[in-house]
Amino acid sequence: MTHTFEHAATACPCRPAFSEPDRLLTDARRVLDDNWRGSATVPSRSLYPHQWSWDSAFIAIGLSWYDQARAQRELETLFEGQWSNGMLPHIVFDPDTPPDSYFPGPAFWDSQRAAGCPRRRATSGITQPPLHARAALEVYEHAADQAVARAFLERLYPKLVAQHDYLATHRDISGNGLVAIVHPWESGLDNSPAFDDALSDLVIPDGAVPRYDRRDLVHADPTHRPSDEAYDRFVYLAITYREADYDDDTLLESSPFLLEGPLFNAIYLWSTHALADIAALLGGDPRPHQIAAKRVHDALLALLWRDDAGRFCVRDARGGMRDPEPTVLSYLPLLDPDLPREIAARLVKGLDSPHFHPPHTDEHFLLSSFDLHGDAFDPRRYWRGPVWLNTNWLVWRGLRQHGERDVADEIADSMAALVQRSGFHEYFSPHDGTGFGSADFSWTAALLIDRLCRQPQD
Ligand code: 2M8
Repeated sequence: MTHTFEHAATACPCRPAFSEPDRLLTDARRVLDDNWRGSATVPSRSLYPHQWSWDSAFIAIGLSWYDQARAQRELETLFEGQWSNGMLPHIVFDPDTPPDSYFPGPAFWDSQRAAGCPRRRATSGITQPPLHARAALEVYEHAADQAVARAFLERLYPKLVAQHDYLATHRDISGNGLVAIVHPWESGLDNSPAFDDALSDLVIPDGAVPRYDRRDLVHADPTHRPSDEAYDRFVYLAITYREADYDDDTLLESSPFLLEGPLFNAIYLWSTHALADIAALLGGDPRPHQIAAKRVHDALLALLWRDDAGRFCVRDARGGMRDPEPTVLSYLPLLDPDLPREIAARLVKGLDSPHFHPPHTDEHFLLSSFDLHGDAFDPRRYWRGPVWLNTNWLVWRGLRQHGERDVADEIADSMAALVQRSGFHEYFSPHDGTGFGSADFSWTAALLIDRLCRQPQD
């Protein structure tokens, strides 16, 4: 597959300069090669040594530009971990990796206690944003061998439908069309201030969280990772769900954390549109997926849009809004192709405001994961301020869809400039671009490949 590069190097401090796109592309492919384990890619060889769900969707999109077989394999391996109720777990454990190399590992999740867990693969018991139908469609669209890609779509389509059915049936807790998450880990933006309010309400009974070893701190600076207090809450919530045998029917009574968020639901909507396209490609009926997409679109606007704030917010599934301060989550409904023009314009205004955009004269990198002036802003700590390439990429795709080229181009420039400055880190300082978390991180590499290869009109 050939590629072209959209942007030449620029000199203005608000459009960070980068050069040598061919070298960046070669280096990105090397990261993905090094993290490939024979049938799937780990997010990071040190910090995350198993297969993660939405990471694999991002990785498949990157691979789709140059290695169709591996892109297909990435997704098909992930779906080997799918539960019989359609739930796609957020981690599929690699049996060849020592069980204590990541916490919480297979023994903690004890997925075999759930009736629908695959017998041959140990998995976690929670899910992650359902980007997979979108990824599968893009693998098909970029494929050199369309017949092989069509057969791949035919195999994957029923599994993608089951994944979406699980969310619509078991996780639409309020019956309003929105999917609720039961754990911040399901959001993908685990430590975001968007969840602080709900987490601070948790009362952890004495002894409910046994002693555990944080493996993440062996590989990363503690000041860049969640606090111990946040981790206890994460572990407590996971134990609560596990002890209920991952039973979704009792969530309203048993779960202390049930949130409907704009990022999860926007990705769900974007993938539901992809499912409609896949159904049509395969000669099936796209209408059920179109109807499902309309339902999520309506609910996003009716329940998560806050006109006074000019952005989308997190809602408690039991009622009431939850995130008073702006996080990057608020902007993800740009992925909705039917978003009304005036709402897209309000979101762009927010992204271009001092909350997310430093003065145009200063050197900076977009997009911080949290309001640059928010009380909880921390330029180094995991999801509480740093720039991540996946949220950049999602907003970039959304902005392009709505023809918002200026901010989109600036985000695209930042993505390349960050990697050129600091390498393929997991996340970066929005001020000076310093890299944090894991080095040689897979989705950073994969999404940079997509950003470099995608044509302006795509
Ligand atoms: C991070 O989450 C894991 C838990 O799932 C962790 O902190 O240990 C998040 O950034 C998540 O979005 C990502 O999928 C995962 C692997 O990259 O790491």
